[in-house]
Amino acid sequence: MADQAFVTLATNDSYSLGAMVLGKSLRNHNTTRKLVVLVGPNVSEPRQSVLRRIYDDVKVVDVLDSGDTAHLALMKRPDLGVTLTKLHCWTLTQYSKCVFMDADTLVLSNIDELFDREELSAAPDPGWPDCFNSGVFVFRPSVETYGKLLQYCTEKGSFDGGDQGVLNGFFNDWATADISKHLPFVYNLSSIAIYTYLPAFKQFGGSAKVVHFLGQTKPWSYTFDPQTKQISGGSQEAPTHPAFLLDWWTLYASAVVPMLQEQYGDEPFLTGCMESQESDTTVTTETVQVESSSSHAPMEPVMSSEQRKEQWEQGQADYMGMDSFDNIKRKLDTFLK
Ligand SMILES: *[C@@H]1O[C@H](CO)[C@@H](O)[C@H](O)[C@H]1NC(C)=O
Ligand SMILES: *[C@@H]1O[C@H](CO)[C@@H](O)[C@H](O)[C@H]1NC(C)=O
Ligand SMILES: *[C@@H]1O[C@H](CO)[C@@H](O)[C@H](O)[C@H]1NC(C)=O
Ligand SMILES: CC(=O)N[C@H]1CO[C@H](CO)[C@@H](O)[C@@H]1O
Repeated sequence: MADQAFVTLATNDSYSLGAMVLGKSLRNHNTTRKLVVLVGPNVSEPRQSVLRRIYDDVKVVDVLDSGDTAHLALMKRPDLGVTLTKLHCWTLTQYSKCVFMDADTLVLSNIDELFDREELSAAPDPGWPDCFNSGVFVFRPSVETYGKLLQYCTEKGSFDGGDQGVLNGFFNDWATADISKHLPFVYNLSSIAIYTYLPAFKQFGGSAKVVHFLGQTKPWSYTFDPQTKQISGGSQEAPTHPAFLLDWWTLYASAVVPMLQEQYGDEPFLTGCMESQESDTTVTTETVQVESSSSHAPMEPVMSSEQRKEQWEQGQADYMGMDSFDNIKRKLDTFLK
């Protein structure tokens, strides 16, 4: 067990809050594996210090400083900065197997059984079922694979501009080769799907193991009132997944805020505004995921998987199309049967 780890990534201070809550949620469910967080150079020292209390290993990854192929790739494709940082997880060769989880996921029960799966196991993306969602995946650290991924990145780029495109391009037989690498529904429960199909959620919600807060508004962008347990704010969107959002905030307020206060003094740390002073100019992977997961492609085999991928690469997907909801609903219907 000591040679297996959950791995996440925090590129800036706001995502570090997500990583803190994710780490706590894994601990609370008594994981027997190590916890590792990769942090970008922009994550401030006090945040890193809190992360060190939750994670076994906090590894600063500065692609600009790496002087290796990753640095060269970044020179060619500065837009891939965050992606290249995420790919660094393959260099964690002191571990034989890892599960990567995005910082905007929350664990609702013990998920150590994921380590029984092989590289590359992941859940289908709700919007693009022939592609996997790169928010949760099982992988085997390897310098060789890392090198190949970087080479792939440099030569082919990413068809969605982020890590999901690179990983789907590289592990391109995922959809067809081995069904045991398709993680079941309980690991890819996205907040969008919940919102879309509340009745179904009421039936299977109890078995959810991981919730992925896809969407532009992340849990930490809201404001929380610990007295009334009310969540508010969050720029334009209304909270669409109140139950899980409340789980996130309850854990954050009880377990993370006290540690932040030790670092920063008595700031309440309960409002989304803490995000607004930060800047980060890199292209966001998260936004890309939002788009791909709510994209609308015909679910019926009107187009082949290859054709669909091609359309996606050419940016022809109608990302916010209403049909995406129908697709997800149909998927859930199938699942529930
Ligand atoms: C985790 O372990 C502790 C101590 O053994 C136990 O009290 C707690 O119920 C466990 N938590 C879960 C979610 O199983
Ligand atoms: C933090 O990084 C993520 C991507 O890793 C990005 O989506 C987000 O916009 C960044 N936040 C800020 C406040 O810069
Ligand atoms: C870090 O912050 C600086 C200045 O705010 C910004 O120019 C740079 O793009 C950021 N780097 C990363 C990797 O987010
Ligand atoms: C919402 C969604 O697309 N969920 C998918 C999760 O993964 C299973 C396969 O294991 C799909 O059937 C679901 O549609």
